[in-house]
Amino acid sequence: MELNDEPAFHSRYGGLWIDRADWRQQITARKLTPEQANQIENFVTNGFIVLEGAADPDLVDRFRQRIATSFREGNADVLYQRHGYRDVTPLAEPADRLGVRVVDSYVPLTEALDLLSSPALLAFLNLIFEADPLLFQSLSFDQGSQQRLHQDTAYVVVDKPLELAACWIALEDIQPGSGELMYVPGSHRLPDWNFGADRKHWVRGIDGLDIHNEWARHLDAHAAKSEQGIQYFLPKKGDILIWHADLAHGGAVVTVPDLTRQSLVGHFCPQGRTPKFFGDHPHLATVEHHDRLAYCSQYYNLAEREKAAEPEPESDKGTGGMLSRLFNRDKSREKSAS
Ligand SMILES: O=C(O)CCC(=O)C(=O)O
Repeated sequence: MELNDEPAFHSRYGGLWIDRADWRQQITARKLTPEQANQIENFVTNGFIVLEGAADPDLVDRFRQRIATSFREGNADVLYQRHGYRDVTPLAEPADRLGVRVVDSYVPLTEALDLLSSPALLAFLNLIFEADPLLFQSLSFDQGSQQRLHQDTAYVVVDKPLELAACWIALEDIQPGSGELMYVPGSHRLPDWNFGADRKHWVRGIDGLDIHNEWARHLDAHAAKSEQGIQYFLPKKGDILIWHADLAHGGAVVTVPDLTRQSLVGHFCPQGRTPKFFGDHPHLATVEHHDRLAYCSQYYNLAEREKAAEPEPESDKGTGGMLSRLFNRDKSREKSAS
């Protein structure tokens, strides 16, 4: 290839450097360490990697305690969604833990930011993104989601659809029958599924359910005939799985409903990329920082929360002080608006 040639990608939508046809030459050109080269080889070949014990057990316990209490006792500052629905509701009362997931727990429960900043996770994301990551969506589960196989590019939308990766952090040792995370190795290299002429994401109001269901059946059919079939993730507490934007994955059927499957998912893009909700809801396009991890939320107005948490000026004492006391914020965080 000539130096000025545009690189060839697996997908017509482009992607990260690991999605280039010449990714192997890139490993050499980038002078990766043997450990990094091995991680990239696995990620590109399979569409995921597992970082064993990458999350600090004390941090896991701290977050797990807070999210488990929120699910069981309620916490009105935490927002949840029923599986398959978009509406979010404050978790003011204890939830049906099998039917729901908490969204963007990292805003009210900042312990999640520490977990999602686990050094080995950030290092790998930085390696594939060539930039520090922007966390722009997360899901917390107490039990299995039982979500059908899907590719995140359909639902988790960034201006460059393949400049996206997600992690799944085990908050406990995961048991068979709990509705394990499942995935289909190699499925990230399926040909692009286009919902619109130039669109990898699904828009219910434009595309309708038929094409969505056809896509889901296509993923199931691929899994059934693929070399390795569907694999089930049985991690130990603190293990982190990172998956490629287009890896087919979901939640297995829960066969032992008494079991928990406590986990924290984060969806990331490189800092500098634009999650779709920034355009749809510009008032939510605030980016804050937790050291190297930048984060934003389509469910919480970070700018308003920041303002409400600011100390009351001396002259206003007694008029609005209640608001600032409602929020327990880490004042050391930088903030910036994107
Ligand atoms: O944890 C699960 O069961 C599925 C998570 C998932 O599909 C996602 O976050 O995209």
